[in-house]
Amino acid sequence: MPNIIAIAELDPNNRFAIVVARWNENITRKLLDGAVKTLNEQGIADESIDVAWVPGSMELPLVAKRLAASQRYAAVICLGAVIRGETTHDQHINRAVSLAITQISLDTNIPVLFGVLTCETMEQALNRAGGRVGNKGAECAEAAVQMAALLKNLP
Ligand code: DLZ
Repeated sequence: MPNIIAIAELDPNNRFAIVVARWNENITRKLLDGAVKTLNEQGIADESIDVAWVPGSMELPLVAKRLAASQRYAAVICLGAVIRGETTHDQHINRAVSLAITQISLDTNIPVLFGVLTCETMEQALNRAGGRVGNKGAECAEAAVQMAALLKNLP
Protein backbone atom coordinates (compact mmCIF):
# COMPACT_ATOMS: atom_id res chain seq x y z
CA MET A 1 0.00 0.00 0.00
CA PRO A 2 1.37 3.46 -0.80
CA ASN A 3 1.95 5.91 2.01
CA ILE A 4 -0.75 8.58 1.94
CA ILE A 5 0.45 11.97 3.13
CA ALA A 6 -2.05 12.74 5.87
CA ILE A 7 -3.92 16.00 6.12
CA ALA A 8 -2.75 17.64 9.37
CA GLU A 9 -5.09 19.04 12.02
CA LEU A 10 -5.93 22.60 11.14
CA ASP A 11 -4.31 25.04 13.56
CA PRO A 12 -7.13 27.29 14.86
CA ASN A 13 -4.56 30.11 15.05
CA ASN A 14 -4.12 30.04 11.29
CA ARG A 15 -5.20 33.23 9.60
CA PHE A 16 -7.12 33.24 6.33
CA ALA A 17 -7.53 36.13 3.89
CA ILE A 18 -10.46 36.62 1.56
CA VAL A 19 -10.32 39.00 -1.41
CA VAL A 20 -13.76 39.69 -2.82
CA ALA A 21 -14.88 41.67 -5.87
CA ARG A 22 -17.55 44.35 -5.51
CA TRP A 23 -18.76 43.85 -9.13
CA ASN A 24 -22.01 41.79 -8.98
CA GLU A 25 -22.02 42.33 -5.24
CA ASN A 26 -25.46 40.70 -4.90
CA ILE A 27 -23.64 37.46 -5.79
CA THR A 28 -20.20 37.99 -4.28
CA ARG A 29 -21.59 38.90 -0.85
CA LYS A 30 -23.29 35.51 -0.77
CA LEU A 31 -20.02 33.82 -1.76
CA LEU A 32 -18.29 35.73 1.04
CA ASP A 33 -20.93 34.72 3.58
CA GLY A 34 -20.56 31.08 2.50
CA ALA A 35 -16.77 31.22 2.78
CA VAL A 36 -16.78 32.84 6.23
CA LYS A 37 -19.42 30.41 7.54
CA THR A 38 -17.36 27.44 6.34
CA LEU A 39 -14.17 28.79 7.93
CA ASN A 40 -16.05 29.39 11.20
CA GLU A 41 -17.39 25.83 11.09
CA GLN A 42 -13.82 24.59 10.70
CA GLY A 43 -12.79 26.39 13.89
CA ILE A 44 -11.43 29.61 12.37
CA ALA A 45 -12.80 32.58 14.32
CA ASP A 46 -13.85 35.84 12.64
CA GLU A 47 -10.82 37.52 14.27
CA SER A 48 -8.56 35.26 12.22
CA ILE A 49 -10.20 36.16 8.90
CA ASP A 50 -9.20 39.32 7.01
CA VAL A 51 -11.43 40.48 4.13
CA ALA A 52 -10.38 42.91 1.39
CA TRP A 53 -12.92 44.24 -1.11
CA VAL A 54 -11.69 45.13 -4.60
CA PRO A 55 -13.64 46.88 -7.40
CA GLY A 56 -13.87 43.94 -9.79
CA SER A 57 -12.47 40.47 -10.40
CA MET A 58 -9.65 41.90 -12.49
CA GLU A 59 -8.28 43.50 -9.31
CA LEU A 60 -8.23 40.25 -7.33
CA PRO A 61 -4.69 39.12 -8.30
CA LEU A 62 -2.78 42.18 -7.12
CA VAL A 63 -4.36 42.17 -3.69
CA ALA A 64 -4.11 38.38 -3.43
CA LYS A 65 -0.42 38.63 -4.29
CA ARG A 66 0.26 41.21 -1.58
CA LEU A 67 -1.60 39.15 1.01
CA ALA A 68 0.01 35.85 0.03
CA ALA A 69 3.50 37.38 -0.10
CA SER A 70 3.06 38.68 3.45
CA GLN A 71 3.27 35.02 4.58
CA ARG A 72 0.72 35.86 7.29
CA TYR A 73 -2.00 33.63 5.93
CA ALA A 74 -2.49 29.89 5.64
CA ALA A 75 -4.45 30.56 2.45
CA VAL A 76 -5.92 33.38 0.39
CA ILE A 77 -9.41 32.94 -1.04
CA CYS A 78 -10.39 34.98 -4.12
CA LEU A 79 -14.10 35.49 -4.76
CA GLY A 80 -15.77 37.12 -7.74
CA ALA A 81 -18.62 36.76 -10.20
CA VAL A 82 -18.00 37.31 -13.89
CA ILE A 83 -21.15 37.17 -15.98
CA ARG A 84 -21.08 37.15 -19.77
CA GLY A 85 -22.25 40.37 -21.40
CA GLU A 86 -22.54 41.46 -25.02
CA THR A 87 -18.78 41.51 -25.59
CA THR A 88 -15.87 39.15 -24.87
CA HIS A 89 -14.88 41.13 -21.77
CA ASP A 90 -15.67 38.17 -19.54
CA GLN A 91 -13.24 35.89 -21.37
CA HIS A 92 -10.37 38.31 -20.87
CA ILE A 93 -11.11 38.68 -17.17
CA ASN A 94 -11.58 34.95 -16.58
CA ARG A 95 -8.38 33.94 -18.33
CA ALA A 96 -6.20 36.69 -16.88
CA VAL A 97 -7.47 36.20 -13.34
CA SER A 98 -7.35 32.40 -13.30
CA LEU A 99 -3.81 32.32 -14.69
CA ALA A 100 -2.60 35.07 -12.35
CA ILE A 101 -4.06 33.43 -9.27
CA THR A 102 -2.42 30.11 -10.12
CA GLN A 103 0.91 31.85 -10.63
CA ILE A 104 0.68 33.76 -7.35
CA SER A 105 0.09 30.52 -5.50
CA LEU A 106 3.12 28.88 -7.12
CA ASP A 107 5.33 31.93 -6.57
CA THR A 108 4.44 32.39 -2.89
CA ASN A 109 3.92 28.74 -1.86
CA ILE A 110 0.60 29.79 -0.31
CA PRO A 111 -2.68 28.25 -1.46
CA VAL A 112 -4.53 30.94 -3.41
CA LEU A 113 -8.01 29.74 -4.24
CA PHE A 114 -9.96 30.60 -7.40
CA GLY A 115 -13.52 31.26 -6.27
CA VAL A 116 -14.61 33.27 -9.27
CA LEU A 117 -17.90 32.29 -10.88
CA THR A 118 -17.67 32.33 -14.67
CA CYS A 119 -21.30 32.31 -15.70
CA GLU A 120 -23.40 32.88 -18.81
CA THR A 121 -26.32 34.32 -16.86
CA MET A 122 -27.23 35.87 -13.53
CA GLU A 123 -29.45 32.85 -12.90
CA GLN A 124 -26.44 30.52 -13.15
CA ALA A 125 -24.56 32.75 -10.72
CA LEU A 126 -27.44 32.82 -8.21
CA ASN A 127 -27.62 29.03 -8.38
CA ARG A 128 -23.94 28.86 -7.41
CA ALA A 129 -24.15 31.46 -4.65
CA GLY A 130 -26.28 29.52 -2.23
CA GLY A 131 -28.91 28.34 -4.74
CA ARG A 132 -29.58 24.88 -6.10
CA VAL A 133 -25.93 24.21 -7.11
CA GLY A 134 -24.57 25.10 -3.68
CA ASN A 135 -22.32 27.92 -2.59
CA LYS A 136 -19.00 28.08 -4.44
CA GLY A 137 -17.59 30.46 -1.83
CA ALA A 138 -18.15 27.80 0.82
CA GLU A 139 -16.57 25.13 -1.40
CA CYS A 140 -13.59 27.37 -1.99
CA ALA A 141 -13.11 27.89 1.75
CA GLU A 142 -13.31 24.14 2.27
CA ALA A 143 -10.58 23.66 -0.33
CA ALA A 144 -8.49 26.39 1.34
CA VAL A 145 -8.69 24.61 4.69
CA GLN A 146 -7.74 21.28 3.12
CA MET A 147 -4.78 22.77 1.30
CA ALA A 148 -3.54 24.61 4.40
CA ALA A 149 -3.69 21.38 6.38
CA LEU A 150 -2.07 19.24 3.66
CA LEU A 151 0.79 21.68 3.12
CA LYS A 152 1.73 21.37 6.78
CA ASN A 153 2.61 17.72 6.22
CA LEU A 154 4.46 18.08 2.94
CA PRO A 155 8.26 17.87 2.86
C1 DLZ B 1 -15.73 45.76 -16.50
C2 DLZ B 1 -16.29 44.52 -15.90
C3 DLZ B 1 -17.31 43.81 -16.56
C4 DLZ B 1 -17.84 44.22 -17.90
N1 DLZ B 1 -17.84 42.72 -16.02
C5 DLZ B 1 -17.40 42.29 -14.82
C6 DLZ B 1 -17.95 41.14 -14.23
O1 DLZ B 1 -18.88 40.48 -14.73
N2 DLZ B 1 -17.43 40.73 -13.02
C7 DLZ B 1 -16.41 41.40 -12.39
O2 DLZ B 1 -15.99 40.96 -11.32
N3 DLZ B 1 -15.90 42.51 -12.93
C8 DLZ B 1 -16.36 42.98 -14.11
N4 DLZ B 1 -15.84 44.10 -14.68
C9 DLZ B 1 -14.86 44.90 -13.88
C10 DLZ B 1 -13.41 44.41 -14.02
O3 DLZ B 1 -13.21 43.24 -13.23
C11 DLZ B 1 -12.44 45.49 -13.53
O4 DLZ B 1 -12.84 45.95 -12.26
C12 DLZ B 1 -12.40 46.70 -14.48
O5 DLZ B 1 -12.14 46.26 -15.79
C13 DLZ B 1 -11.31 47.70 -14.05
O6 DLZ B 1 -10.02 47.06 -14.12
